[in-house]
This record gives sequence, structure tokens and C-alpha cells, in this order.
Amino acid sequence: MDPKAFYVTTPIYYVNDAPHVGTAYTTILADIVARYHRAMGEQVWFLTGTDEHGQKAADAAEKRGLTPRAHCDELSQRFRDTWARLGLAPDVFIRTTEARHAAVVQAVLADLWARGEIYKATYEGWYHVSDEIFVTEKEIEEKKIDPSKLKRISEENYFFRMGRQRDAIKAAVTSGRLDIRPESRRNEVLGFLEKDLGDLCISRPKARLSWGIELPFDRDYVTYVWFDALLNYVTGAGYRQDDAQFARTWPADLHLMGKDILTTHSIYWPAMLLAAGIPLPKRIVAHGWWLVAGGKMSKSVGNVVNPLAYADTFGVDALRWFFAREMAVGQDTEFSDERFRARYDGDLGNEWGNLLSRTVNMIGRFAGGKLPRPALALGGPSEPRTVAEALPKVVPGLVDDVAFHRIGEAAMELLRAGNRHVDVTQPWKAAKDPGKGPVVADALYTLAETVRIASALLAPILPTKGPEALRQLGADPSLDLRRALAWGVGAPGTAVVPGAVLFPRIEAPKA
Ligand code: ME8
Repeated sequence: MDPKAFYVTTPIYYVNDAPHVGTAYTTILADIVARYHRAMGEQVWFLTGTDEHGQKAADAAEKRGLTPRAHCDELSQRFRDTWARLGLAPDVFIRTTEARHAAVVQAVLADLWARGEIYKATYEGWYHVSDEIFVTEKEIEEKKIDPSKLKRISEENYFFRMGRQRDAIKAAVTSGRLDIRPESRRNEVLGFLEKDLGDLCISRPKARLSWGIELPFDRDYVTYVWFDALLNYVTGAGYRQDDAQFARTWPADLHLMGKDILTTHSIYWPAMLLAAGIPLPKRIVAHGWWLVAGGKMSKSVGNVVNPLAYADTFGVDALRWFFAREMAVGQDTEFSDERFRARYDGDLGNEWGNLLSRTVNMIGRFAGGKLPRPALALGGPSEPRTVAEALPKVVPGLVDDVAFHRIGEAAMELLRAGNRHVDVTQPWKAAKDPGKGPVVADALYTLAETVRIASALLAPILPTKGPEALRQLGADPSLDLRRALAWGVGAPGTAVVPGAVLFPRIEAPKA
């Protein structure tokens, strides 16, 4: 049987929002995860997609005079196009409006109904007429909802016995079988699990909302959008469609998302899976917000950053670098033009691009364009070599921790050591002294290995520039990452291939 693939997911995004920096971030983060695992020789299954049912999509379609399906087709395509423009290639782009997904949702619902995990009861509560949602007393108070907009409704609905699963979820989280990160979020979930979970209303009468998946046991109802949406993760892995595919993909290794939807993923979703007898995902990682001027980006404030503008001006790799290096997953982080430029000019231009061009240049001038054979180990291993040799031990753990800001920092530390090594060894001076051939050879080999290792390490984050740097060094971009991190893999005699400046200075005005 094929080995288990590393299965990483993003949330599936609501179609009504255009792709923005938040959704681009999670999708790029998942792409980086996918590339690191692939670079280490693993099979990967990377899923993203769109969440298309529910009231908001139905309303928006009506406003535009379109059928919900036509509306969703158009908006879902916008996500696909944006991800393609950003060079993201998920293995599956799932839409909740696909027939195969409806079949999975209905099969799960039928199964839960047959086993008594779903029951019918009267739901009574305050209904917000114009928003078409039930609101709690607490929400009415907090959001100061106008009482004239509220109607007391008593309605028959279907409920999922979520409360029954509380102890099982708690045991899974406590034991780490369901690993929730960061720690603060895990504690939040455990706190939530202290209370009675209650049952979950999972239906909407069609008379009120028809844009959804019909309940297989009552055609007058559709299922609640989250019940439908969460199941995308198993549909996209072949559940009830392709048993071999499902066996090699499920359980998900990593569900990535913003902290806004941690509860649905760490309570509703495990409860659904436990009730359906499907194994739990292994890990849930909730990242923080991209902030603008200290506040969350919001359409109403008008401070939403357009990731495409940055990708257009600085290149997709620069955007990916900023995302990976600037945010420690789990923390809120400021997105500013100034920080973006500092990362671009400082890290990419000054440390990496500069060391690459100096190295390739000097190998051209002082070593006939070929990687020299290192002749000496002057006074023990060089600083860059010492830094590089620590990497193989730490990199796999950092990948596992989704700690790309630390991988980025480790690569920069190596490049900084390389740039210092240029200043210390001054190969252009030594080259004037015929007796110092071995010193020059040693310095140039050290520099080439330094940039080669840093470039291989960065390639999953910068999938265009990383391989480009490696090609300039005559190195193989497809080498397994663990192998590529080893000092000494660069073969003496390899011809360097001088190329374009990796990160040209960009004088363009604010993106
Ligand atoms: O919640 N910073 O979809 P959604 C970082 N359809 N990430 C951000 C962000 C910000 N400022 N704003 C949004 C849904 N995000 C459901 C999910 S899954 C079964 C169903 C990201 O379109 C973050 O990943 O509202 C967040 O979780 C996601 O966008 C929400 O996307």
C-alpha cells in the first residue's frame, strides 16, 4: 500500500469575500507546509476550497439577480484564479456545491440519524428577521439589537447530540491525540470543554433557506452550513468515494486556520467525527491576525491589504517570505509597507541576493567559474560551516512545529555568517598573492556551500528564487532537503552559472 500522505488543509473560504491578505496567508502557509514535507521526501495532500451554501451567499445571489449556483461558480473561480496567480497548486480545490460533497454529507447525516445521534425537537428563540439568523439573549444585549427587528420563533429542527461527545473530545485533547496549538488556544478549548456542550441545531427549514444540502430524512430541511462545510475535509480525501485514497490521506495531519474558527474545528468537528466513527485529525493550528495599524483588517474600515498588489510589485516569493518570516504562527502581527520593504531589502536583497552574487562573481574571477576544491581547514571549521552543520538537527522539528519564522531566521543567520566570512577572508586580496591559492579556494568553497544550503533551506518558502539561486551555483534544486542541508554536497569542479540579480531594488511607490 502507498505510504500515508501528509494531509494539510486550509479552511474553505466563504465565496462572498474576495480573496484578501488573511485568506492568502493561510493558503500560502499551507503551501509552505506542503513544500517542506515534499522536500523531505513525503507524499503530501494539500486541500483548500470554497464554502458556498448558506444565507449570505443566497442573499448576495438574489441581489445580483443570479441563481445561487451561478453566483457561487463565479466567486469560487475568483479564489482559484487568485491562488493560481500566487503560484499555489493545491492537490484538491473543493467546493461544497459539488455533487460528490452533497453525497458525503447526506450519507453521514443518514448514518447519524439511523443511529440516534440526530433527533428532532422544537427550537425556540429570537429570530433576527432581516439577518435571517437566530440570536441569543447575550448577543441582543451585546450588539444592542433593535427589538423591533426581532421575532420570537418556535420552529421544529434537527439536533446533533454533540454533548454526548464531550468526554471523548476532552480525552483526545488532554492526551494530545488531537493536538491543538498554540498552547493558549488548547487551554481555551479545554476551558470550553469544562461546560456542558449542549446539542447542535443542524437544520434550517427550506421555507426559510433553501440554498443548502437537503437532509436525507426530511426533504423540508437543509443542513446547517458548518455541518456541511466541515465535512469537506473528508470529502476532499476520498471518503466514501475512493477507499484506497481515503486510507492513504485520512486522518488529516494538520488543519490550519485563523483563531476565529477554532471552536468549530476543535469542538463541532471532532464531535461529528467521533459520532460518525471516523478517526480524528492529528493537529489543529490556529494562527493569529494580520493587523493594520493595530486593528484587524476589515472591509468597513477600508484597510484590507491586497496581497496581489504586493505580489505584483515585489514578486510572489517576496510576499511568501514576508508572511513566513514576519508572523510567528499563533501571534497577531502587523502588516505594514515599511516592514515589508525592510524584509525585502534587508533579508532578501542584502543578505541573500548579495552573498549569492558576490560568491558567483568571485568564483568566476578567482576560480575559473568552477567550484574550487577546499584545500584547508584553517583553524578548524569556519563560522558558516558551524552554523550550517547545526541545521539538519533542528529543521525537521521546526517544520513539524510550523515555525517558519524560525527557519527563516536560521537561514538568515547562516547568510549573515557567510557575509561576515567574505569580509574576514577578503578573497580578492588573497587572490593577488600566488602563495594563497588554497586560502582563496577554501573561502570560495565555504561561501558557495553557505549560499547553497541557505537557498535549499529557503526554497519551500521561496519556490522561484530558491531554485534560481541553486541553479546559479550549479546545484540541483530537486535534491531532498535533508541531503541538501549537509555540508560538502557541492562538488568541486561544478560550474557556476551567473544569472540575474535575485532581488533587484524596487523603487515603486507604496503598493
Ligand atoms: O470562516 N489575518 O471562512 P472565511 C489572518 N467558511 N487570517 C485571516 C484574517 C486576518 N486578518 N482574516 C481572515 C470561514 N483570515 C468558513 C470556514 S472551514 C470548514 C469553513 C483567514 O472566508 C483565517 O484562516 O471567513 C480564517 O480562519 C479564514 O480566513 C476565514 O475564512
